[in-house]
Amino acid sequence: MTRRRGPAVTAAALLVAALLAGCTPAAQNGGTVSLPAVVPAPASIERGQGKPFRLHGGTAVAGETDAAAALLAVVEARTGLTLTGEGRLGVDLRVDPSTGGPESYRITAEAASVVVTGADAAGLFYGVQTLAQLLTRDGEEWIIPAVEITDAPRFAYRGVMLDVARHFHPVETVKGYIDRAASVKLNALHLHLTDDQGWRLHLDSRPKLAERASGTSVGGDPGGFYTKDDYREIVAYAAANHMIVVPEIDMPGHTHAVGLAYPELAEAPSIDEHMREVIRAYGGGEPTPGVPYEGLAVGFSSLRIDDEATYDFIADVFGELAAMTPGPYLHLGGDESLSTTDEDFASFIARASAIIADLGKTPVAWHEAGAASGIADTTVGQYWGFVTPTGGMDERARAFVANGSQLILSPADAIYLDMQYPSGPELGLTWANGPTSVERAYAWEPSDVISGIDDSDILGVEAPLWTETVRTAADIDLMAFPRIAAAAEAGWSPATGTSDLRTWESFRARVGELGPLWTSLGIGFHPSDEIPWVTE
Ligand code: TNX
Repeated sequence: MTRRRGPAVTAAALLVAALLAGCTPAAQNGGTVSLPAVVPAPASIERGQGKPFRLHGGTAVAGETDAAAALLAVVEARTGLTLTGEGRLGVDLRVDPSTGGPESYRITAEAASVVVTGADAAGLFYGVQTLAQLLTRDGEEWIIPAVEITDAPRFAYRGVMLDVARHFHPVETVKGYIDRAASVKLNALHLHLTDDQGWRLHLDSRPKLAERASGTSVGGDPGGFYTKDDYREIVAYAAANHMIVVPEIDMPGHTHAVGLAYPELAEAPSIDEHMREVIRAYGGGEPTPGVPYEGLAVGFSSLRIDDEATYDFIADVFGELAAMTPGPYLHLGGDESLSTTDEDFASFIARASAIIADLGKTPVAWHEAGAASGIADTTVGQYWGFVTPTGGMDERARAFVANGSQLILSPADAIYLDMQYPSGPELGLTWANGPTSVERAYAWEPSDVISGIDDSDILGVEAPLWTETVRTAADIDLMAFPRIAAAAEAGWSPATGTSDLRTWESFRARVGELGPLWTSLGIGFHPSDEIPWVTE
């Protein structure tokens, strides 16, 4: 990252100028003066020397129509201005492949014009997201400060996961989460569609799943499922926001709900003394075959590993899902199969991953599946251990790299968005090293988590939101924001230590300045006392 400063101006002089101009300390990001607050931090941002661009109802917006529509909508939400496009001065939105690599963009804002150039449609879309963050109130008017930004993602895959199995969340909520995630330049929505508590997608080949296994959620809350049209609508909405959908069908464990629909495929719940301890720790009662499970325990269920009918089932399910999923990935789960022997687990993972690979898709699996020697080589591993690995979890993760594939990093004690805040709403779990502050969500560096791998072994970063305690769209907002911004910065921005902006002090100041934008977009973020929130 190169953040250049104006020539022959001392930091002290800039600080005085900023204070005279009425900048709050929160504007002093990166330890220097009043660079506009952009999250995730861009690769390069430089203050222009001239006057800002002034917005008014007549401001023209020219160029690509999708990007223009996105800009008009966010300008209206943030400022109340409806840009009519009749003025001479304007915003120009273009795609130009010579701008840089995939998803990259440039912004040049000056008094006479604002030019946003994307290397592709996604890059232009991200330029518009940045522009939304640059909108600044100036008395009764709105300006875009004079600025020069050159930006590109560090990692290709930047995800969020939403668990719609523990609590079902309707299509509108999922669309809202897509909007929110895309606004911080995330490009993958991993949907955890099935678990012990429910199966959330209708499939024509296995209709009893939605019919019989979707009726409830954790705690006896209402259930639900997506029709195939619902699913297609989510996929299309994600695509319009430059996100792919990564559907997960969790197996061989986390499959109690399958037994409600197809009892012949499921083992009886395995409840030994160890499992009773797990049940005590997680809460909820003991699972009973054929009865919907509404508790929080994990690890007691399994598909029948030695029965060919299981593999016919998997082929049907993934076959139908592959046909509806344009993105390259299908996630097979593979986590916490505590009641399956190592040998059975390995043979199951080998077959399930092969079925996905044969469909022309890239399998993704939680890191435990790295222990399965026969796993399809192309399988991407998703690491959910701690920032400092324990219990050999890093060993499992390295196995994917040894196979020639890559990792998605989801360190649980940093970016599990379902962890409680230290002070805040009563929502959330605490198993991942206790409550998770915004600072802890921020203060980790992807290349430091798994030793012996480098950036090219990392496909990207994903922040999961499990929903045992998360029941509504408002709960999602509270748990995700502001910590989702920390995950976005880990996935998009330059590595820690290579940019002045990649410090907790800079991040908290920049995030604080986004409060009014988030509020105007209807995002009910947690007003964490770690962040110096700016109000208007
Ligand atoms: C662990 S991490 C799980 C989920 C739970 C989550 C709650 C992982 C792959 N599995 O089954 O919902 O903890 O935080």
